[in-house]
Amino acid sequence: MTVVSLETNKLANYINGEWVDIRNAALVLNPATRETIVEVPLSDASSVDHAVSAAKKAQKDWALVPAPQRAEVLYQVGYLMKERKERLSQLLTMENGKVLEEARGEVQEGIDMAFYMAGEGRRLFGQTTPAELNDKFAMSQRSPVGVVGIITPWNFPIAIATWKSFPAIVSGNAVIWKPATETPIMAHELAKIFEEAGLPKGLLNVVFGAGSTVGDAMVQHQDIRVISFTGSDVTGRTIASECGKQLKKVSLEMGGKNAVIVMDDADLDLAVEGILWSAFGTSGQRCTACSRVIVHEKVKETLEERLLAAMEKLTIGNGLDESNKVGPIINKAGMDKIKEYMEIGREEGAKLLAGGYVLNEGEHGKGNYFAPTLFSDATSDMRIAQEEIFGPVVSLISVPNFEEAIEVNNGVTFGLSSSIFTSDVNRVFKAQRDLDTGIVYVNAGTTGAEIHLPFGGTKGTGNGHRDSGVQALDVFTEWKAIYVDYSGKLQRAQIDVD
Ligand code: UN1
Repeated sequence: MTVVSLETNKLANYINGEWVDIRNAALVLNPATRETIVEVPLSDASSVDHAVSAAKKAQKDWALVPAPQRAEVLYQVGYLMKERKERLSQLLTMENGKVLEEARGEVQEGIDMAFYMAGEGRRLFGQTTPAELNDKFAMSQRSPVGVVGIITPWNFPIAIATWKSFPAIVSGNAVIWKPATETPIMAHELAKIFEEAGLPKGLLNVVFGAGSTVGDAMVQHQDIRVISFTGSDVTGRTIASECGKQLKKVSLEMGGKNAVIVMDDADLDLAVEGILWSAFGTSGQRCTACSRVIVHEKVKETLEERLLAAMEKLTIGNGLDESNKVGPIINKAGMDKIKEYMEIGREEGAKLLAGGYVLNEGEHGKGNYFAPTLFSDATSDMRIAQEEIFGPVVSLISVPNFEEAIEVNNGVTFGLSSSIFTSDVNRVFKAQRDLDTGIVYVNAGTTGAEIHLPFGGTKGTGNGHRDSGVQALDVFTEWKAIYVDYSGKLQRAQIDVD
């Protein structure tokens, strides 16, 4: 395999179609080796102002471009992403750590989103409805909001950016994008792709920054009318309250405490595979990752045995080496958080069956590696079974029946994804009705949402909006009701005439 490299060692903001250098910068480290890969600019509010004024100007013209023509740019973006899939995937592995096959999967999500949203250029369906009066036509149509802000996380740095920017662009908006500081390369590459695809300048602006400086400036800016955010619970809630004060539309996706339920009639080997993939894939650093297993007490021991045997075979290491199945943790803060939960789990009385430690021998010592971890005999009220850990850690809770399994699943503040392994068709239908999450899987793990379906969750996962799917358009458009009276006289609605 030829390993790709970046042409630059310092990235720049992309504003109004130009690459703008910023004096202050931070180092971006490869989590597999802790080597510096690139420098990322640390911008302040002035860059946001600069981007917004360019975006405002560009958006006025863009809104008048017919949507099928706007979509042409997204088709080009899709073709370029496809052409560069391997490059993007390798760079993604270098900055994020996820193993190469997962990186390719993520880039593919972005490519799929490009073609799917390009198709929206010929749909963007509104509605026609009957009017109350004769000779009157009534319809509802989507209009762009104007300038929108997107704030994206490091765990899916390209896919989530496409879930947000593509619907925004095709529906006629201009975008200000603040990518995660840990993973700026995907933003740089996507901006280059947009530029080459012919997106008019000012419509996609990338402003890098650390901490909350850039995000705050975006939230406070009067001319940014929507904020779409994926990230931590604490940051999301702060953004929501600030946006609330300004009556700014905000879409939030903030994580999960997702469970796989294994019933006594389940295919246990299949369940083990599902748990393994959704708990330890991406080292558990997905909003959709399985971090609880709710198992019927009759099959608890067998499941534990098989899961432990399967976990032993997981190969952990640098994601560029294709024999590895589990990559590193993003950074030191991520490692510290996981370590803290090891203490919490022990103190709470859960039984540590596997893992629980940092891998620091040999090659592992150079990066941020944590051993896949299984706690058993957990109870639903424990913090390890309630709080998002964002690492390769699973807590196993046993239950006596189906009803309790559902109750335990729903007994957390998050509501993103859930899964059930069962061969009973009645349980399948009851579960899909009663599991209180935005995504439900049957006989599959909790990860792997497809881009043409709505992505998001109930309760503390977000605020009711959805990323991806046609539903994403609702975040980036306003509904406009239009009445055309062709009677030739003034007809008054809602007036009693008899
Ligand atoms: C995330 O973890 O934030 O469903 C996104 C999945 C992926 C996307 C995850 N398609 O697991």
